[in-house]
Amino acid sequence: MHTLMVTGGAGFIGSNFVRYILHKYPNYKVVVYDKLTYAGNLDNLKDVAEDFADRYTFVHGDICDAKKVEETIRAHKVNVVLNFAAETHVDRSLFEPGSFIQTDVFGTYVLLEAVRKLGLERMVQVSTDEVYGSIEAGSSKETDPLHPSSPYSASKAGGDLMCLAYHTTWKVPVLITRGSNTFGPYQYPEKIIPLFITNALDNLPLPLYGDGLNVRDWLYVIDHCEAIDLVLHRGQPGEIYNIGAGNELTNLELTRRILRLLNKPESLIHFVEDRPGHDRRYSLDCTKIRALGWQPRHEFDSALEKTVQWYMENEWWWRKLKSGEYLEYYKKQYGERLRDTFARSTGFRAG
Ligand code: NAD
Ligand code: TDX
Repeated sequence: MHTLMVTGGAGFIGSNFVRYILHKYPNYKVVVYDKLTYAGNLDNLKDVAEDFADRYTFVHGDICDAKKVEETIRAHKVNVVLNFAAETHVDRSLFEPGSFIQTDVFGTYVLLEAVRKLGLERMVQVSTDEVYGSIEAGSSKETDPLHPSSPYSASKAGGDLMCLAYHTTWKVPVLITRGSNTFGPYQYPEKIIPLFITNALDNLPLPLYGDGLNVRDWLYVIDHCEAIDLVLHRGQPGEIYNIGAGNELTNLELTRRILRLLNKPESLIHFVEDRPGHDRRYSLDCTKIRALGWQPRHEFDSALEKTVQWYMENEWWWRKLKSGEYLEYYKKQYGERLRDTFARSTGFRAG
């Protein structure tokens, strides 16, 4: 029997991973340890709590709280930690970098210390392609130097380097995954795909940054979960594994496909001021994870269609998220960057 502690398990990828693992391994237990920030949401795990009541536990806690982390590991006899907990939104990292440094660097250190002290079997650090920085041509390899551009990616890079230091110095059995832009059900509607789907459903403008030609490599969340599962069971401690499906698209092309699926007009697209430090393109060389036996099983267009369908059928999930704190953030993020037309149609005002 394995007991996995999934930190950040109430977020987007973490909750999909927990559901996937409990279905796949009938003898595994999962402890979700999550601070429930604005992005953490127990609605993401509602079905899990009902379907797997005997093998799933939720603990409300911060990964920066060493005492609580250790108590939880001891109390539940955890033998593996998977760290999904992070501040994850690049735009928010431009407003308040401090919380990113705290959770993504210091929090990772706290988990590493606990894994070392308590002698756990494994830790998987869920990281991102953004640590390599923008790449004009070709694809980033695991051995490439890190050139993070934002406080978010710099914090994730700091967490990664701490993992490697703990492995080199104390042989802590930690492995790192670097996934590309992920999409699917339960993604908080601040990230481009769920934001644009839910805005378009309400005929609100879709704010496309800069010229809309920045490129992201899209990965369906279940493919991402399968790759993390493989790394957990078959990866080598101290190693890094890139995870990408090779679906490189400009944001403009992505937006057009979303609008086509929803049968909405392209006039909803509004070009707005660019994100400062906006990385032009990410691209991953995934030879290593493919050699381990992974390949994506979901074709991009049908996965996007399924995702659009999910948001159409699950308004109960996202509509209540787009209120309160979200509107404050939205106003701060888009208010000044958008033209008058946007302010008129949404009711938001600059400043
Ligand atoms: P998310 O923002 O949806 O969820 C993050 C979760 O972490 C939330 O449940 C939140 O409450 C929790 N959390 C935040 N700070 C915490 C703290 N101090 N202690 C405990 N819990 C805390 O994020 P996501 O998109 O699911 O990303 C999960 C992981 O995958 C992150 O580490 C992210 O860097 C990485 N990643 C994400 C993507 C992507 O496209 N979404 C791609 C590659 C890698
Ligand atoms: O309103 C928007 N308009 C827009 O043009 C938003 C929210 C985004 N964009 C652009 C910026 C990016 O080029 O779309 C692209 C994707 O943006 P995000 O969804 O914010 O994702 P990104 O910045 O690429 O980072 C994501 O992928 C890697 C996740 O947020 C990270 O957590 C992950 O590590």
